[in-house]
Amino acid sequence: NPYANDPPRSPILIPSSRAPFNAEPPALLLAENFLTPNDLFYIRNHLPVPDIDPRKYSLEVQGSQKTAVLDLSGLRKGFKKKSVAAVVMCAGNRRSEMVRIKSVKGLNWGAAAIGNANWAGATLNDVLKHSGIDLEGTEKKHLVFEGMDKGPEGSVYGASIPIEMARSLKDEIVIAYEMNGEPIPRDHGYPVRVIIPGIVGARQVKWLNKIYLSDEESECHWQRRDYKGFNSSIDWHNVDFDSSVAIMQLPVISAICDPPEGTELEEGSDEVTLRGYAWSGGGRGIVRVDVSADGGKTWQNAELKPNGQSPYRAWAWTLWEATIPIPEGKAGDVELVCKAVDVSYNVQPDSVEGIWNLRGVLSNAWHRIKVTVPP
Ligand code: MTE
Ligand code: MO
Repeated sequence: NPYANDPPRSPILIPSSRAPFNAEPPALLLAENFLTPNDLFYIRNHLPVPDIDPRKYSLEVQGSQKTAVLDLSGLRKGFKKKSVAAVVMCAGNRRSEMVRIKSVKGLNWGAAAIGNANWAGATLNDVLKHSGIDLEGTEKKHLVFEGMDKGPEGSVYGASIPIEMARSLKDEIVIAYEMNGEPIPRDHGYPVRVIIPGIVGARQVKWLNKIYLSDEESECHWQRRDYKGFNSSIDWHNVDFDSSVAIMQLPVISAICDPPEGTELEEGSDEVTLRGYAWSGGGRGIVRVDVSADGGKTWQNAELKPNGQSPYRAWAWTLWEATIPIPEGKAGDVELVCKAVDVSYNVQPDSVEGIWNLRGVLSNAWHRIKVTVPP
């Protein structure tokens, strides 16, 4: 069993698959902390978790002339330490809402395949410079990252980003060895992972083994044959993965974490307090979150908790809260809704039908939950 040596996990996590291990926390807990505690952070593994001896760990940075090899203490001591509070979100977050329309291939994520942590390490810029790689001058088109986790045929997990993205984010991308002030837990990439703020989880390669420039995108299955969007008439019989582009920056999303779906409010309640998160890709900050207690006929602004980041470089999420009256005569089922607006005035689509896709990714429709109010 290649998974026998996987690490222990918090019993609070709700698994969506056990081998490989995938799990999310109860969404309610996400709204409690700006920085998601390490043991509550969702886990998305495609392969067995490698068991890496930190004394033997090394990162290969391959240039055209030479390959630089960095060990863990070299990474810690040889470079300035940079911290960035950033979201990591799986493109499949909230997939379960798409499944209700029509089945899709993928883990049945609720709304908690997302977390926000403080990541610290060396910047990509410092590491590439040290290794003699000229990010500005190169004619290569992609920067590739490879992990140490291997499939049964020896294939490794990997990903790449377009060179323009590596250039513009070179001082924000972190070759991280700390998560919320602690060594990164095994499930999240111990001892080193890359954090590329503002883009999809799939490119935040854990157990980082190699970095190199290439004319081509990563050949990895999860770069080329997965984590892409399609229209809702494409299904497995007519899909052509080469016709679509790998997901990078994610669209604006939000979710109600509290109260949880199906909550029975106190008898005779005339108002309800909602709490949740909102986030958008590409560093686009959240400028507004709207909430509704009548299924989206009327709206009220939620109060946004400041995250200390510029709205044009907002890598972290925005937590929010709102207390909203329950409409008169609404005893019984009440539909609570939230939707967020980012600084580019991107909004969430009102329904999931139009954005359904065969992999169930990019599920960012208005978040709707039902609660009940006894009369
Ligand atoms: N990196 C490696 N090496 N192997 C993986 O399976 N999963 C990716 C990404 N990096 C993965 C990986 C995906 S799809 C996601 S969503 C994030 O890691 C999840 O990060 P987390 O488990 O720390 O939450
Ligand atoms: Mo993912």
